[in-house]
Amino acid sequence: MEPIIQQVYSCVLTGNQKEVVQKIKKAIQLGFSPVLIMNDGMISAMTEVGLLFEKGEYFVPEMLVAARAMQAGMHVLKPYLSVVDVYPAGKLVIGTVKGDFHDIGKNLVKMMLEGSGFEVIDLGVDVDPETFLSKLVDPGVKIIAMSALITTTMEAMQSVISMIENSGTRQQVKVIVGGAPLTEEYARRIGADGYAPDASRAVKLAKSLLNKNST
Ligand code: B1M
Repeated sequence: MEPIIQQVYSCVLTGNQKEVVQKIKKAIQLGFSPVLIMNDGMISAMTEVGLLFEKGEYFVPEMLVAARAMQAGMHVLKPYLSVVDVYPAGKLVIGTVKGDFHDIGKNLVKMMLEGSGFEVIDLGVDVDPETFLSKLVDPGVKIIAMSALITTTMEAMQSVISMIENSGTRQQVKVIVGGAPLTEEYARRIGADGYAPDASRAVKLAKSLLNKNST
């Protein structure tokens, strides 16, 4: 790994908010791509944080400071992560499902969607199925996007989809899902219209679903 990317990685891993901002700015000045900084420097550090937590070497406070460093870094990268082509705006609702407070991945997906021209209504974390459903009174909302990071909370996605089906509005909206414990197979099983493993593929998926809608 390039030394500057390694430094970004270490800053996220140790939760050094101030340094991570400086290192990311330096990496950008040196011409590194924002996507590489994000993937190799930041997301891989968060993966390591998860492994250290599993091994009992990190605890919730360490996860939290790493998450704060990640968020500070994302703030710096945000303007650089915009996708260049402008898509005729579609309105999309995003949130992390009930019982789940993880929002870094969801925020990244939101950032990339906004950067590619989507109007995003962010419901935040720990979102009740009823709250997702309530947003469908706006016929402009074409996609419901749900994120879950815990194996137990991902089950809440099924409740949201069932509620949408029971309300008779399933035909007017596409449902997309993502988050570390999810798979394509799981998404199919719960009746979602699509699954994306990362933020850039979430943008591609949202665009392709809207294209299908408009034909
Ligand atoms: Co928590 N946590 N955590 N945590 N945490 C995990 C998820 C865990 C896997 C760690 C581990 O054990 N290895 C584990 C879950 C285990 C399981 O599922 N069985 C876990 C646990 C157990 C917990 C607590 C229960 C710990 C406790 O309290 N004892 C607790 C739960 C709280 C709750 O939500 N109810 C908890 C708390 C926390 C913190 C608050 C400390 C913090 C979150 C801070 C925050 O989000 N603001 C935290 C963190 C940081 C993590 C890890 C280390 C990192 C998550 C992250 O931000 N990754 C995580 C371990 C891991 O994932 N390796 C872990 C970086 C982010 C960019 O990736 O979110 O996957 P990710 O998003 C990706 C893709 O998944 C995808 O795109 C993103 C970008 O590429 N994506 C989508 C995400 N959403 C999408 C939606 C889409 C499409 C793609 O379409 C709609």
